[in-house]
Amino acid sequence: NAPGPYGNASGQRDAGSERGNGTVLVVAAALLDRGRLLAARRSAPADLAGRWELPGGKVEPGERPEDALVRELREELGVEAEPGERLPGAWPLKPGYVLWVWTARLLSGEPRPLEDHDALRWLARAELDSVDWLDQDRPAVAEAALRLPGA
Ligand code: 523
Repeated sequence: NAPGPYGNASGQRDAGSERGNGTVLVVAAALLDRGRLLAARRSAPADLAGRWELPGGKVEPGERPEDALVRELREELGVEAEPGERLPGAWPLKPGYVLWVWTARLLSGEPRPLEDHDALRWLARAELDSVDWLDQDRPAVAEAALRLPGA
């Protein structure tokens, strides 16, 4: 389950989160609820702040990716969620980082921007273009859109 082709070209990776092949795996959720997808606006770092993403974060050493997803949603949004299917694709982020995305459903709680985000929006399929998604998240958002009503 090597996540991607990224080798040792960059010296800027998180060495502690590497997966043994020089790649850091970032997981994110297409959280689907009542026919809408959750979009989260990043508050940092400066070059990403203000852009919208699927919430998630880095998998820690020894952590299962789906467990990391559940942990990140708990930490960042204050909710309990259950991963569903992994969306087909592995999307490159900055050098040495790759993004995997799962659908997820809420088990309990209402998402709040507790850390890393300063706004949240639930978007119906027809509203997905109304926020400025991070470029690297757009293919996953398009995949998630296929799981929303009206597809
Ligand atoms: N992305 C990204 N899209 C996306 C996520 C969740 C992350 O492009 N949907 C990028 C942003 C960062 C890198 O992946 O360059 C790590 O994501 P981050 O900062 O959300 O991961 P954390 O929360 O694990 O990072 P720390 O706050 O540093 O622990």
